[in-house]
Amino acid sequence: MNAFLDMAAEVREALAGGRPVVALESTIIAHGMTFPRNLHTACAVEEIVREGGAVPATIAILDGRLKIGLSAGELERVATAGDIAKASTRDIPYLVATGSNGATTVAATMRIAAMAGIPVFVTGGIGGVHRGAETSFDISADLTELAATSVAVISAGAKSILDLGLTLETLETLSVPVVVYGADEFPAFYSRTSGHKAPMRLDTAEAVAALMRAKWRLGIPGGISIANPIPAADEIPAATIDAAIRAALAEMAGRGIAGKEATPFILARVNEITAGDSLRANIALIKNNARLGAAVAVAYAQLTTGSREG
Ligand code: PSU
Ligand code: MN
Repeated sequence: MNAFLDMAAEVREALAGGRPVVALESTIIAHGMTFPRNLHTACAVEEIVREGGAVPATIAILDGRLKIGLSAGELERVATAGDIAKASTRDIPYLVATGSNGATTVAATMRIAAMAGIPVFVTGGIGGVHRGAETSFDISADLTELAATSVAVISAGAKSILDLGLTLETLETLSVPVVVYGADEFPAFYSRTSGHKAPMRLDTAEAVAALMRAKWRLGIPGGISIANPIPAADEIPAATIDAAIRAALAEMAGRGIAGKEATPFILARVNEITAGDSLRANIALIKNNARLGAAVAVAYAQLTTGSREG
């Protein structure tokens, strides 16, 4: 095993036995929500994964070690350390070499999950092509990671802080399958609809597992984006969210915020402007994703273990 990885015993044993594991990111804990809601949510998500029959493996970088599966104390450290760096893939070597801490984004979590041999990863929303990217060049490394790293990423789509049309075009260029679970339209995180048609649709966890196996057995490496629409009862009206996003973007431009600070700034401002509604939706959708992720991990383990024996 990679000498930089510290894997929790439970995760190591599950992987060795071919049992299902679900990777979880830590940027959402450190930068996506405030304490104590972030810690409660992280624990609840791990519990849902367990109830679904898989072992949760929350990923973060602590003291320069790539942690796969956090103890209660480590999870609390990530949730309460106000200064933990947001770590994308390019930050991993720096944080390792300097013995530092990092809360991993979708890109970095995918890369570390792949190093550990975990093929299923659950998050809230993926990064993508930002509005105005034609001048800012702000395109998340989540997209290039999806192109390169063989992990299935379950999200609720992407927030409309991004240009969803350009994000979907870029995923097509990068040859990343984009599957919508149980719906015909790509979801926009807070909303089940975005006006963009689902590139592919699948309706069961078993079908998702079959796609994963087919892609990788065909020798086509890289990730798969599984977009799981937020439950209808938890949706936020598009007009409410759009107004909050427009206000946050205007404020960001006025304050000259850009680069890796852009996404955390917008997420925090949208939460404030919607007075907690967006946070409630965020928590509901990540729990929903955890349920699907566990089911996909169970189905994929059954499929691949079964075929190894047969
Ligand atoms: N989008 C969300 N919630 C999040 C993020 C994105 O709706 O928490 C986080 C994820 O960790 C994602 C990262 O990988 O932001 C993308 O940041 P950037 O746009 O700087 O690549
Ligand atoms: Mn960016």
